[in-house]
Amino acid sequence: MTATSEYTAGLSGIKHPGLVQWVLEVASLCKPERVQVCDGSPAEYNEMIRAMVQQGTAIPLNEEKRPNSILVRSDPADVARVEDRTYICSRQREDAGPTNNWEDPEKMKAQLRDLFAGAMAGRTLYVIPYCMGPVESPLSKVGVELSDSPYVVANMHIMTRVGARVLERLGVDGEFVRGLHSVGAPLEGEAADSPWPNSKTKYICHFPETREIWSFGSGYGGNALLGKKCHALRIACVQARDEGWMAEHMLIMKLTNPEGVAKYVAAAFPSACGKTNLAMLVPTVPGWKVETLGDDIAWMRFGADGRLYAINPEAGFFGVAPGTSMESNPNALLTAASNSIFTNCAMTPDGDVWWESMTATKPANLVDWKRRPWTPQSGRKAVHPNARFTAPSRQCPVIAPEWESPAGVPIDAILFGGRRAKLVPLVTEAFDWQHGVFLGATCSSETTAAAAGAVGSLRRDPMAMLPFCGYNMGDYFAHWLKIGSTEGAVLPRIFYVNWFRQDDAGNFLWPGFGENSRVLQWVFDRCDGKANATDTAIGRLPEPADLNTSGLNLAPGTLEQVLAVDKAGWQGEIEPIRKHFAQFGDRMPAALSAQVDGLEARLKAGSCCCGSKHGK
Ligand code: GTP
Ligand code: SPV
Ligand code: MN
Repeated sequence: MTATSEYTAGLSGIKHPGLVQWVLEVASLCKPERVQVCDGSPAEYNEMIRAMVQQGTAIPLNEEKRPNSILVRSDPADVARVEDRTYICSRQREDAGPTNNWEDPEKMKAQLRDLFAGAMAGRTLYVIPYCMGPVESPLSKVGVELSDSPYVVANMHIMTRVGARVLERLGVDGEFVRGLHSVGAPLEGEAADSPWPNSKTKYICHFPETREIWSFGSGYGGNALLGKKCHALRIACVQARDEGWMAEHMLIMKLTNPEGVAKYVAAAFPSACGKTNLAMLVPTVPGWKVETLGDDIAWMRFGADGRLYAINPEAGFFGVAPGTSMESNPNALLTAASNSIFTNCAMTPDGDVWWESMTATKPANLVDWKRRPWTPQSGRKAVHPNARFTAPSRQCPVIAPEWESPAGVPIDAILFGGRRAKLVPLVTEAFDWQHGVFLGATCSSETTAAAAGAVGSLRRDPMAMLPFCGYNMGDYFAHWLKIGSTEGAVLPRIFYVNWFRQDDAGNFLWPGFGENSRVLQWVFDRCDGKANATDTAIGRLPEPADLNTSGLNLAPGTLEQVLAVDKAGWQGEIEPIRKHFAQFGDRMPAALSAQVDGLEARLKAGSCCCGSKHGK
């Protein structure tokens, strides 16, 4: 067993006594072989890759095809976030609310201490000081992840800012989020290590009141890269509530019109519903330009001018691989052309990666994500549907030059959305902020492979934050309303979009992807009072003539179909929405319950599609 003094030796570079003490406490509990403080250097990144290659976790890809990149295959039992193993441990159960798993913090920690005891035997405990957001930005926050996974260290290098400059920002007494992570697979005796160590027992636990995260048993994505969902959403949204800002599951994009005027748009869609696609979209409308600032998380705070300024706390993209192609998202593919980590993708005979829809013709043979030989005749998918690439944002061909601006960018419009095969129109503008919060609070979407569990079942996913809200969602709605009533606020307009409406045969009605620029143009012009909208019971909609459709080849009637407001269908939403809101009991803001009454009244009050022209 290693003595504490040996652990101390490795920590001499840390000037923060509170951090040193915590690392020593964790080390004496988890009993790692050694402790290593990460400096974020390329040498350290290479060391992690080497360690993973040696252990059989990673395969280096062909240097000519995919320079400085690796393929990693996980345990087939550890492939996505585990929402049923994710806990919010606030002192009061009501503060976690009905949408989160809850346990008393002390009880949970007692249980976790037993699991973490000796859990890092034979492994290195990496101390990963990271910054969410540019290190010099006042909007950024520091965290430290203690992990026994080199895969986590390498991914954190790409996804966050790691190293000495973060420790410098932290100083001797700076605040930081404490994240403890173990794959939960101690190395005992002579037994060989597994290529993807993990544990059947998994716990992803958050202690929002003490800004702590304890994650045990999984090495994958949002379960293990604690800066992402655990810190930048679940803990940060609690800090944001306390400090008057917002931490949201949103992409950030810059939209420039042919006259050279730029606006910034943030958009919240549930996991695997198209944030990465929209963030990097290639517009089909001539003269328009889209640039990317972020594809998953936005932190927003009021500036002195009353506008909401957003930063992307991340430094990389952890994007869904299958479906990503030069047709659907060339910019994502080009971002991951080098210096990237591919997880649960397939490998080609010449040492590159492949996934479904990457190329029109499937390779004649592959090694699939489960390390088995694969041919197009195999009759199964070659990659896991939640296979992902980790790629540095700075490599994105359309990264906005100001993506690391310490001040952030002023947001003009917020979009909510989800996958809805029926009912929900292509785009709807909220009447005002409160109505917009109502649209966000009632967001619903068919589930995807980003989380373990059934795919395709409809669930309410308010503001796309259902799996990521670290406190009572009723209070979270109230926080949104409070933001909207801030003195002197110049608020973004709010819209609701749905690219996924289908016909009765199950075909997407709207072509989506680059064609979504037509909807963005309408959104942009609405912000400037230059586009028409018509009031309907559910919000303000464009009529077919209000959208730029030049060059768009849609079957006659299709546009009418995607913009249709099906009154009877919407009446059928009223009861489910009331039920959805009722679960929050007295934490549910009355203003939102009043919105349901308003919607019901408008639906009853005669025609909804021939409502008043709202004009510009
Ligand atoms: P997380 O990283 O999980 O938070 O998700 P994300 O929102 O970034 O997901 P991503 O952009 O990777 O979602 C990709 C999925 O959305 C794929 O299944 C795409 O085919 C689909 N998708 C994206 N844009 C469109 C669109 O305009 N139309 C249709 N029909 N599908 C789309
Ligand atoms: C999501 O599921 O929304 C993701 C991927 O962005 S993960 O980091 O695994 O949470
Ligand atoms: Mn996400």
